[in-house]
Order: sequence, then C-alpha cells, then structure tokens
Amino acid sequence: MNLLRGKLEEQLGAMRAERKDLAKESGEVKLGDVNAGHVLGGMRGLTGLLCDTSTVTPTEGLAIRNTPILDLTTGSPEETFYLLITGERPDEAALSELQGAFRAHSSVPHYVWNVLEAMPSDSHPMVMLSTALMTMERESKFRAAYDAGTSKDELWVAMLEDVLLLLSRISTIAAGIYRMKFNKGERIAPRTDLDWSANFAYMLGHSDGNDQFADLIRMYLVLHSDHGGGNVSAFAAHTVGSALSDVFYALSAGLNGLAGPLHGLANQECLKFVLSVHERFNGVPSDKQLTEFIWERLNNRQVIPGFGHAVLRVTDPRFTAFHNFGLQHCAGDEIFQVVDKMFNIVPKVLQEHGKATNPWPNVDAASGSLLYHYGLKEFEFYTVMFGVSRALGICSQIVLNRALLSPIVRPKAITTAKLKEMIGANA
Ligand code: CMX
Repeated sequence: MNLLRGKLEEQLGAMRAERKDLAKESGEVKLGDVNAGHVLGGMRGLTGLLCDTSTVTPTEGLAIRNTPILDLTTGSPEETFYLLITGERPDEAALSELQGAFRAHSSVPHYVWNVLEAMPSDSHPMVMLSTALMTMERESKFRAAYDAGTSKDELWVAMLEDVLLLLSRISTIAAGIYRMKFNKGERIAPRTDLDWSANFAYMLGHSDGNDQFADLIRMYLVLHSDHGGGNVSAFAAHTVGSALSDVFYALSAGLNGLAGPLHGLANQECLKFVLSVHERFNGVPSDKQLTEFIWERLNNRQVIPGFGHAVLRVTDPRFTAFHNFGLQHCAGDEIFQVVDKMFNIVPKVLQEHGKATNPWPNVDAASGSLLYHYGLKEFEFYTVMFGVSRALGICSQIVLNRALLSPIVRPKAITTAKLKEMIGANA
C-alpha cells in the first residue's frame, strides 16, 4: 500500500502540527455551554468530538469530505474509502492499488469459519460478524507493533495494515455468514477479477458480479459508509480505539452498537413494516387506506419506521438515491410501490400530527425493499450489510485518530445528586 501510505505520510506533518497548535493556542476558546439537558439527554447536540471524514447537517445531510453523498453514488466503495481517509479522490494508480489491497486477503482463514460454524444456529448474524472480527484479533499487526515497543508516532502504519486486512476479509465473512445462517448452500469463494462490491454481491449468491444487483450493492456500500463521528457505532469504536485497542476490538464494539434497533437494526424493522402494510391491504393500499392506517398507528403511539431523524430536517439524500434506483429499476414491484406511496403520504400525516421534528424519510425507508426485490429477503441480515459498509468509515476514522495521536476519551460523569445540586446552585 505504498501510494495510500505515502499520501497519508505526506499529509501527516501538517495535520499533527495543526492539532498541536490548536490545542496550545486555542484550548481555552469556548465552543458552547453544557446544560442539564445535555447530561440527561444522551449528550445530544453537545459539541465534543472531532471527525474529519464526513459531516451531517440538518439541511444537506451527509457529505464525505465536503462532497455531498449524492455526488458519490456512481463511484466504488474503494474510491469512497480513499476519499474518507485522505480527503482526496484517488488517481488511477492509487485506485488500482487499493482495489488490489481490498482483494489481497479476501480468502478467510479456516479457523474463522470453524468458530462461526460452532456457534448456535439461532445466533444473530450481527453476533456472528462481531465474533468473526474478534477471532481475527490474534493477527493484529498493531498489537504486535505496540508490544514490540513501536513509537506511538509510527503505530498508525500497523493500524492501516490491520484495516486493509480487515476490510479485505469482512465482505467474504459477511457473505459466508449469509449462506451459513440461511442455509443457502456452500460458501462462494471470492473471484480475482471482481472488485470489492461486485465480489460481495457475487459471494452472496444473488449475482454474477456485473448485474443490477451488483450495482445496487456497490451503491449500498457507498451510501452507508460513514455518518459523522457522533453516532453510536462511530463513537463506540472511537472510544475503544482511543485506549489503543486494535481495530478488531474497536470495530467489533462499533458493530455491536450498530446492532441496536435505534441505530442500524432499524433497517430490518422498516422492511418488516412495509411488508406488513402490503399484507394487511393485500397489495398496495390506496392513498386513503394508507392515510387512515398511518393515523391509526400514530393514535396508538406507534412510530412510523423509516421516517424522522435525530439530526436531519429534510429528506435523507441517501433515501433519495435508493428511491431513484427503485423508480428506475423496480417500479413494477409492489413492495417498492408501498415504499413510494409512503413517501408521498407519510410526511403530510406526520406534519399534521405535529410531533415528529422531522417528517421526512431516512435511509432505512427504501433500502430493504430494493434488497428484497433482488431476492435478498432475509432481513435479519440487513444490519450485517450496513456493517460491512460502515466499516469503511469507522476504519478510516480509526487510522486517522492513531495517525493524529488522538487522546483517550474520558468525559466526566456526575451522580444524580450532584446534578441536582448543580441545578439548584444555578437556578
Ligand atoms: N413516527 C411517529 N412518531 C415519531 C416519528 C415517527 N417516524 N419520529 C419521531 N416521532 C415522535 C417521537 O416518538 C417523539 O414523540 P414523543 O414526544 O411522544 O416521545 C416526537 O416525535 C419527537 O421526536 P423527534 O425529536 O422528532 O425524534 P428523535 O430525534 O427523538 O428520534 C428517531 C429520531 C429516528 C429515533 C425517530 O424519528 C424515530 O423513532 N423514527 C422511526 C424509526 C426509524 O426510522 N429509525 C431509523 C433512524 C435512521 C438513523 O438513525 O440513521
């Protein structure tokens, strides 16, 4: 990985100096106030982290290194990874080198499969993915370098090696989990003539690597790759990595957070909901039927999956990308038609209802219906797909954090009694 490593080395001096100067000269500058609501409300809205790979704004949504995500939907995950980690688009040579690195370790050693095969058959696919990563920790070059006394200035190089090995293997592992868990037959070995996403589609068993499904998987892996630094998975991985735990520990921690229903698991809930609408109305409901059904749920104090967002205040651009793909390729599919109809009806109802701060669809509202269309119907697997993609962003953040010598995360926690005392004193 001479080109990528060389690019990062070229950038590193200035970035380290900038961090040092900022800490020295501006460490006392106030960025905001901490109030009791932040402490009680999961630190929502509290500025407390640095993340340069991507940003999420309420009105524009996700931008990777200032490039709106909708401008990246025709590219490959390898290009996105290079952009995430360096802030630049790769030239042909750098891209080809990276594609080679993503292929180099795509055959997974037997001891990993042995562990997965020994797991109880009702293990969730996310547990299997996280376990597979932990199993490979024994191969960490970062840990070996640390144990050998490598200077902390140089540790990031071993971290980059670990990250490339991990990313190279994670799609093979995920596809193997899919075939094992859902009795799809023998595992399919990666091909040397396909890139990372095409190989993933191929190894799942739903594609020859060059069809529409492969194109959907390519876009899916780009769209979910990163979402700033404060979401549960990125923050968890960052915290674990800040203790100089290697990327196998850190990414596993992040993916364990992604497995929560309020985070990554929401995508399986969304498709479940869409299918339940389709089943209840024996097909695509009329506008009137859907409007009444949405009101019925809201009056029962149930949420409408796929709508609303903690940060966004517009339609999620990632939803727009999936929706456009569906309109182009799956317009005749009834499940997609339900998604399309919900897009036209639900925001109006949520606005009239007046509770949700953001009535617009998020990324999870459409992605499942497209996977379902192409035969990937086991929605317990969807969060694994999300995890394979999100590994790109989390791994980029971890390499940068080690390269920039980010300190250990250690916010101050207070007791409820102390909080009440502080509220009283400030009232
Ligand atoms: N349907 C019904 N009610 C909703 C709603 C929805 N889709 N979204 C928000 N609300 C309600 C909330 O439940 C809350 O009600 P209460 O005051 O009774 O508690 C009220 O509107 C205000 O909530 P909010 O400030 O708009 O939303 P939050 O920031 O608290 O929560 C989210 C954001 C995503 C958890 C929420 O919108 C939700 O539950 N959506 C449905 C589940 C979903 O699609 N999750 C995927 C999220 C994708 C992602 O995070 O990437």
